[in-house]
Amino acid sequence: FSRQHYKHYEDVLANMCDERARMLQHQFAASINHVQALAVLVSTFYLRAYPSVLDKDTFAEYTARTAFERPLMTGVAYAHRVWHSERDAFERIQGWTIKTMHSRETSPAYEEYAPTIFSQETINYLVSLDMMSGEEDRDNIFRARATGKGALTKPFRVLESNHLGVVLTYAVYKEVLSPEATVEERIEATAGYLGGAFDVESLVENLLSRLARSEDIIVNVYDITNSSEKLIMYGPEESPGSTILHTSLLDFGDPYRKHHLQCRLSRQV
Ligand code: WA2
Repeated sequence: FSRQHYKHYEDVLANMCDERARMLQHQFAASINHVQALAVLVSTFYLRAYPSVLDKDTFAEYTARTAFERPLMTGVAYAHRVWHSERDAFERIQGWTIKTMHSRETSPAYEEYAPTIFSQETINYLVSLDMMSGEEDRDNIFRARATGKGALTKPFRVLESNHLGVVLTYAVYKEVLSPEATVEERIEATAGYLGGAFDVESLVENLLSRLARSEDIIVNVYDITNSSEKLIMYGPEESPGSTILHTSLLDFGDPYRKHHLQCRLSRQV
């Protein structure tokens, strides 16, 4: 085909790809903002009254009624920070033991734990699981509480659905911290963690499939944080070869992670 046709296809692909990147980034940002606001709300419950007067039914109701604010997330939950010295009393009050994420067995002894105590009904299988027992969740917890900012994991298979997704975590502090607070002050003031999973595999699929001409292009999203090891986050593993490829930038708001979206025409031109 002619140069002119080639240029035309390149422009069409670039426009479609940029539009998809913008939509995805916008929906991620909306969800992330709402989770941050929820972390602030839970934090206010820990400022004045200890123990917090927030209870699991109130959390479940509020998160169910505001689920529309987090369109790409399967649900949100709150995991409480528990020191080993508090474990027995905590387990007695809850009426369950702290469990390990993958085996669902009672956790061995550690210095501290992060068992989920409140959850949106859609992900209530997290309740009693120590979120520090999963590698991806644990890394997120450490980064979120040290920075006070939202942390995203690399793409991995989330619990239950086994879909490819990413987890978002915010620390919940029991004090109001100044923006200049040190890492030590932040860790010290940590009451727990608020977060949830983006079901990239099914919710992003749903979002993209509703766009015009979605059958004409193949979309992939990658985590490119580590430039020598690009991780697939969405789309077919092996995209059939196409002469035209467009890459659009994506910013999901966590400066520690880098992502991009790549589009190809689904048929040879
Ligand atoms: N949420 C949903 N599915 C998951 C998951 C998760 N984490 N981890 C693995 N599968 C309660 O950081 C605190 C949510 C983590 C917050």
